[in-house]
Amino acid sequence: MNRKSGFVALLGRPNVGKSTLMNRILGAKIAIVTPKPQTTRDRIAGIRSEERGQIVFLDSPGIHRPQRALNSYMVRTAQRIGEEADIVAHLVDDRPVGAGGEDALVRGILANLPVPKLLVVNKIDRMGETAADARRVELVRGGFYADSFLVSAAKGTGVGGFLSALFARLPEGPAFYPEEDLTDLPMRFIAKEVIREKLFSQLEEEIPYSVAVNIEEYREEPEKNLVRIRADVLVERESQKGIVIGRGGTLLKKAGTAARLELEKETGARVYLELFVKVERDWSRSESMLRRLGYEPG
Ligand SMILES: Nc1nc2c(ncn2[C@@H]2O[C@H](COP(=O)(O)OP(=O)(O)OP(=O)(O)O)[C@@H](O)[C@H]2O)c(=O)[nH]1
Ligand SMILES: [Mg+2]
Repeated sequence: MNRKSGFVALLGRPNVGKSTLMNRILGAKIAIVTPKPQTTRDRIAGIRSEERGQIVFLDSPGIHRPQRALNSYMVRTAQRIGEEADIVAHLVDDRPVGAGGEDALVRGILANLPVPKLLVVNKIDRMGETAADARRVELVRGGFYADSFLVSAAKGTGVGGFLSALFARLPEGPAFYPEEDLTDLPMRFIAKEVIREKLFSQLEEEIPYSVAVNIEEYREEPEKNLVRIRADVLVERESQKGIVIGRGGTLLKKAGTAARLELEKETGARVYLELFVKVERDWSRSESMLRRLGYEPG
């Protein structure tokens, strides 16, 4: 049998488990995951190569109603990812579909795409198969989707079946990337994401959404088996700076240590990580600041 290849976009409202599903399929952590919505801000490609062929999964920012320039960037990015794909998977979870109208926004974006749309009901470990299937039946009504699946990205249930269905639908074709590659993202980008993930998880309320990480220096010193990373942690207001640093510097230190340990595992080198918290007033509302931070539709 000849090998298949193609691009599969994972789209959906925030927090439904797009990044978790991609990591599960890759068997590696490429995309960051937190319990908070709007974690993913960029196009995150994850490459699965195997005997059936190669699928490039495109994890995307959750689709929502944008309020700030950063959010418009995120939704625009998701839209473009849909346009790149050969197949689009719409992920939903156990939250009521009507809430916030976000799933309707997703469907609106999907409706314009001339490719097969698959429905993936995720988190069935939490909602139970019966409720998940009821959700599935309700959503497939009207024939919007070419197929539908019940999965638990966290536990892996149903993920193999979903993957097989993707290979079955994709055309024969050559691999786009070398077989050993898991992503097209540079380590410098992964480092930024890992640092942001650790901060995102520890911060509350609006603060995570005011945090951006900018890698100022990423230097490999192979002769010492060392990577030096210096990064700015940007916040939007002076009052947020103290919160991110934490009492006696504890929060920043904890996040930094967690990031360092994870990056040491990923690089196989010792990591020397320095973080500096800086105020960049209202950066998330400024198009020019977004571009400087790399939030720029490619
Ligand atoms: N119980 C359960 N939790 C899950 C499952 N998949 C994801 N989660 C959790 O749901 C939360 C959101 O997961 P993400 O993978 O970050 O979701 P996302 O769709 O990428 O979110 P955004 O990037 O914010 O759009 C995390 O706390 C995950 O651990 C699942 O199958 N079961
Ligand atoms: Mg995500």
